[in-house]
This record gives sequence, structure tokens and C-alpha cells, in this order.
Amino acid sequence: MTRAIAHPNIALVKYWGKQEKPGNLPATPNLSITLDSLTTQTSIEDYECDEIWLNNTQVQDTKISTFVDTLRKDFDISPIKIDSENNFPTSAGLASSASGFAALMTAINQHANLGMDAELMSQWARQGSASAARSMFGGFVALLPPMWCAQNIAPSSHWPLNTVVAITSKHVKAVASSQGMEQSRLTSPFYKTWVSSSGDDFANATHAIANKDFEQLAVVAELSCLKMHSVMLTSHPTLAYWNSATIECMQVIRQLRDQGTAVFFTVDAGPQVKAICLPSARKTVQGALDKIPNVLETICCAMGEGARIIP
Ligand code: 2P0
Repeated sequence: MTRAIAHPNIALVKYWGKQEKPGNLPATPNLSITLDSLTTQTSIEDYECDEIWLNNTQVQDTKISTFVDTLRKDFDISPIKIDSENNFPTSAGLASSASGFAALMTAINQHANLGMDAELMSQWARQGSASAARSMFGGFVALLPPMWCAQNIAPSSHWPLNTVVAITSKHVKAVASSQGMEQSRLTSPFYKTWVSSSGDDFANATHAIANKDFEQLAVVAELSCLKMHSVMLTSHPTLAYWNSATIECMQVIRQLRDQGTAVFFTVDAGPQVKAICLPSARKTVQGALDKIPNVLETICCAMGEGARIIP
């Protein structure tokens, strides 16, 4: 049996929308940090036929089976049992597909002796789920053209940010990201502007990270997040991922920053809020988010490592 672990990542410059080409290529460059406390652990063993188990339940997951079949076009992979477990809510805007496909790719690479390096695994993981390309690496990670394989742009030690995740709902999201992105590309009047302005956001974020400029990173990350949600909200049918606690968390985080606390928010395709902060601000941020009614739980994360094999 072969086991791998990977962490979700949180995008500071978002990916929302795909190119009209094969390969699951994002329409925009994007950038993330990898989180340490949230994990997906995946084990692979030879089996009489393919089976997929997710959180101790057998599932039919076409995204995973399509991914394995795509790998089989290039590599010899015998039937396998895939057993994957998350220590956080699945499909609720916490990037479970990012950690899931990164752990799966890492485990298959080892189990079937595919001999891929991290860059190549990142390109393959991207075909399963584009955000998974980023979870192959730790620290600050960029996913950009022309190769669309992720790359580490700075290690965690460069600027060890903390993330406080506020869980506001544990329900599975109503519209999966791939479907939502396509809806946005086809219907949102803001989609073209979103795509054309993403290069500037990416450049500003990488500049802020290089210079450890918290205020600049806060402004560009919140802008990228809110532009993405503007595109979502103006898609038809509308994609409304927030609930009332999501909005309250965002307001509290804004107030904290106005009062001098080094924190900003980001929200993905789900109702959870991620508060990114300096380690010195973590207690204040967690305390403030814990007080909000309908915040079910908060989880603190430092920056994590990339996907790897474990005993
Ligand atoms: C991100 N999200 O950059 C953005 C922000 C959600 C909102 O990457 O279609 O599950 O499998 O490539 O990777 C979620 O998208 O989508 C995502 P697919 P994925 O983190």
C-alpha cells in the first residue's frame, strides 16, 4: 500500500474560468498559499477492479475515475483501490479537490512507479482539478502560463502568514466549481474584465509578497476575491455562495484592519471565510471571528508543505 498526504491551498489571486482548450487550463494566472492543519490522506493498493472510497464511504466519482483513465492513456496502471480521507468538510469551499487530486497524483506516481517530478505531477494534477496543481508545492505558489504547472515563488519561511478559517456551514455546495466557472464564462457581463485585469492582480500580489508588504497584499487579495464573487453573482443563474455569517465575518475583518490589525479576508466557492493575518494578529482575529453567531468553528493554519509520500 502507498500513502500520500496533501494540504488544501487558499488562492490570494483567484482562478475562476477555463480556457476553451483541452487540458483544464485556467483563464487567469493565480497564486496561493498552502495550509498546514487541513489534510487529505490518500492510500492506494492493487485491487481486482477500481474502487474509490471517500471518508470511509464507497463513492462513484467521475472526476476521479476520469482522471485515472486519462493517466492510463500514457501509463500502465493496474486496477487500484483509492481510499481518501479529509480532516475537514468536503466540497464546502475548503479546496478539498485541490488536496485530493494532489495527494492522489503523488500516491499513484509512487505506487505505479511513474517516475514524475513535482512539476510534471503538478501538470497532471491540474487536469484533475486546476487548484490541485498548486497543492503539489508548499509556501507561496503560482500557477501561470505558458506551462501551467505550479511553481513555488517563495518558501513559508520567507513570510510565514497565518490563516484563520471560519466555518459558517458544513453543507456541500450547491454548484460545483467547474460548472459554476462555465456558467460565469458564458453569462457574466463582467467575465471579460475579470480575465483581462487578472495579470495586474497577479503582478501586484507577487510584488507584495517579495517585499512582505501586508497592506498591498491585503488590497489586491480582497480585490481579486470580490471581483471573482462579482462575476459569480452576475452569472445566470446566479452563483451566490455566501451566507449571512460570511458577510459578518468580512465586516469584522474590515473593522479589525481599520483598527490596525494585520488581517484581510478571502472567500472561495463556498460560505467559509479565510482570514489571512500576521502571526502576531492571530489570537485577536480568531477571538473576533469566534464571537460571531453562526460561525460554527474556527481552524488556525500556518503555511504548509507540498504533497508528499508518508509511511
Ligand atoms: C481558487 N477556486 O483559485 C478558486 C477560487 C474556487 C474559487 O480553484 O474545475 O476545484 O476542478 O479545475 O480547482 C476551485 O476550482 O476547479 C478553485 P476545477 P477547482 O482556489
